[in-house]
Amino acid sequence: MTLPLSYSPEVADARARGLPLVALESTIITHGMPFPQNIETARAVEAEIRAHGAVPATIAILDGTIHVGLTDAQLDQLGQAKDVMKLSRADLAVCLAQGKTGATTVAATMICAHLAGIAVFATGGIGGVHRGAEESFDISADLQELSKTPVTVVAAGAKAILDLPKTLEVLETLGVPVIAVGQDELPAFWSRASGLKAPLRMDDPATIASAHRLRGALGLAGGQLVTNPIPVEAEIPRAEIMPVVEEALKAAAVEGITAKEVTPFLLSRLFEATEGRSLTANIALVLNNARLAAKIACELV
Ligand code: PSU
Ligand code: MN
Repeated sequence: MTLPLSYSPEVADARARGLPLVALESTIITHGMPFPQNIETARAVEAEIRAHGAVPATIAILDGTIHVGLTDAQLDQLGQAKDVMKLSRADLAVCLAQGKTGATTVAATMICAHLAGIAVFATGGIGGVHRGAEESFDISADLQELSKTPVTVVAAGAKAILDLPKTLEVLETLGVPVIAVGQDELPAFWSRASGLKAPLRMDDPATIASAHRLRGALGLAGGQLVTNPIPVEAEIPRAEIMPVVEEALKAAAVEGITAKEVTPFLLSRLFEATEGRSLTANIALVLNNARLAAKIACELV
């Protein structure tokens, strides 16, 4: 059986020429940011990667085909589409079989990136262990994927809506290296500080690329999680964002939000509560991650 997989002209050319590629997810476009900032950000992130010497490959499933690299028209279409599936490892094949359209989370993007031979992926924040997971068992499939699929994921840490100590514990159990860049502390998405020391630190893209290669040489499955703090001028300090996060979590509990809806619900609540500041910060940190991912990708080729 041949896989329904299609490369954009730009990505096909980069693959043929052996240029450095950086994968980008699409759930951040369909479920993470409102229109039109979602499309504007997706374009800006792609431009940032090109400006730093690599080729962007935004990944999504359109009408039952995996697209690695989206054309302008496809990005426009996805950014305004309704009823887009939010795909993880569990539902990727079902979406393809049904000929549907779906956005890839970190987990599904890693799977598709690896299929396409792309080793580096930039996003905002990964999913993790949700607060109250001891009751709800809500642990993002992103964590398992990091232990299985050899892609280096650049994120701004895990969101403060999660239980960060538990997220670190699960990643350690799964054998996923959690690497902070430029500081010892694990960054917490909107804030540079989390109050937690990151297990590992590497400041240099070349060393991060080398560690990626050495994992492969050791025969270890899985990738690396590179946590890159949001730039100082864009951050929302922890003391400011935490009360807003607590309110959003209460609202989610009152409204009975569960499973895949939790993360999008909390993000849109925070957007309203911070009058858009959480989105401005989110955009800045994704751009910052795109820059670092491009540098790592350039070191890897
Ligand atoms: N980071 C963002 N915005 C997002 C996400 C991450 O800045 O919307 C998405 C990613 O696709 C991630 C997903 O994989 O949220 C996690 O969802 P869940 O908690 O349901 O696993
Ligand atoms: Mn979940």
